[in-house]
Amino acid sequence: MASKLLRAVILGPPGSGKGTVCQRIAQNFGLQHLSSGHFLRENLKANTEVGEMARQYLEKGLLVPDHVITRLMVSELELRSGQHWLLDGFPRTIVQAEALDKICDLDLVISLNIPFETLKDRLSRRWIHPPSGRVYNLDFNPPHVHGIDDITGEPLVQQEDDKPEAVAAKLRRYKDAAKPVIELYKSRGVLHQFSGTETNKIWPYVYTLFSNKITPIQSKEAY
Ligand code: G5P
Ligand code: MG
Repeated sequence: MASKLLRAVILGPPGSGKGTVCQRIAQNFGLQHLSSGHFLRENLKANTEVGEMARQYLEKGLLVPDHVITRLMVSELELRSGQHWLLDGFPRTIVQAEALDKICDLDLVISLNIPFETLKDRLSRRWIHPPSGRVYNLDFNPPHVHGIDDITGEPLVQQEDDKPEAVAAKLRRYKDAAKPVIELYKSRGVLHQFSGTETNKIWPYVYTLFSNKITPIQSKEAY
């Protein structure tokens, strides 16, 4: 098994299960799960300069400008240069992919292809725990107690831009922006695409893919 540090990316539209799959990969393989949306929300809460630059875009469900998100993610990656990591939500545009290209070589890129109706249903049933970024779904992975985070006992909230109209617009923007990114990674031979409506059915394939690159930290695959 290679001892080289693993650099992986998960691409997929809003609600496609990037966060869910990343949580499982992180748990099974000990990779750092780095979510661009989570970093942005943390900066927003802390009223940092980046948070202020991103606020109006996040509130409207729009993509944050490339230079803002790239600066943020590059500095987070520099802090973790000695660890295996997995990016969730970055890069989302070709400009971001080119910036990432300058600082590392990716080993694995996963693209999740999930039908639109599935995405709409999922997002309207989603609740999150803002301080940690933990994600729940009322059907798929409900919290033990309704409206309460399993780990901290703090309240869960529903995000404004999880409404169906917001989801439709986000999905259109995702497709336009992601197309050249997917083409780039396909041409590099690192892209693996998974289609389906259920994360549980996609997960065993993702697990096998990672097992071929990095030793699991627990002997049997866990959800
Ligand atoms: P985020 O935070 O990256 P999105 O919109 O890309 O947000 P999101 O909504 O977080 O992505 P996800 O991570 O792909 O979706 O999916 P998830 O949260 O794991 O799963 C969605 C729901 O479905 C959950 O409730 C989950 O439990 C459930 N689920 C999962 N699998 C199944 C299943 O099999 N069955 C069922 N029934 N349910 C399931 O970005 C937020 C904002 O930040 C900015 C943008 O403004 C963005 O809108 N941003 C950037 N801007 C520019 N460039 C970037 N690189 C940016 N990154 C973030
Ligand atoms: Mg997410």
